[in-house]
Amino acid sequence: NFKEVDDAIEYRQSAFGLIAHNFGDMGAMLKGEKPFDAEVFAMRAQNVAALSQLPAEGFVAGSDKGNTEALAKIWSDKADFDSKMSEFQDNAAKLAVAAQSDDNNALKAAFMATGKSCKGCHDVYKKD
Ligand code: ASC
Repeated sequence: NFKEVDDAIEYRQSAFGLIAHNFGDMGAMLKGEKPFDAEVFAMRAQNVAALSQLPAEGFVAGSDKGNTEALAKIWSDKADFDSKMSEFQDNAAKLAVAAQSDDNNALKAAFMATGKSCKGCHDVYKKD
């Protein structure tokens, strides 16, 4: 439901920006760049899980043309793209659950799995 293709591009980029902010802060905590705060970490994981649901709507047909790093391959390999997106959402949901527990190894593993989803999609479907 976007008026212009540019609105769809802006929508998904906004969502990805929010995801990167939240995920990046979790990474900073896990890398020891800042103190680990379990409550903040869990809140950020919840945010990423919710936000992971948003970008898909912005990948409308024809929106590889414009101010975007999205490759046309997204639309020619749509089923694979969709399945990678869905995998990301599943991993983000699992991370949000893991972040509620005090099992630090599970939390780290769930974080890594989610990051792998980000990278796995970017490697194939995003301009470098
Ligand atoms: C981030 C970010 C990504 C992912 C990716 C994980 O914080 O902006 O795109 O993590 O680098 O491998």
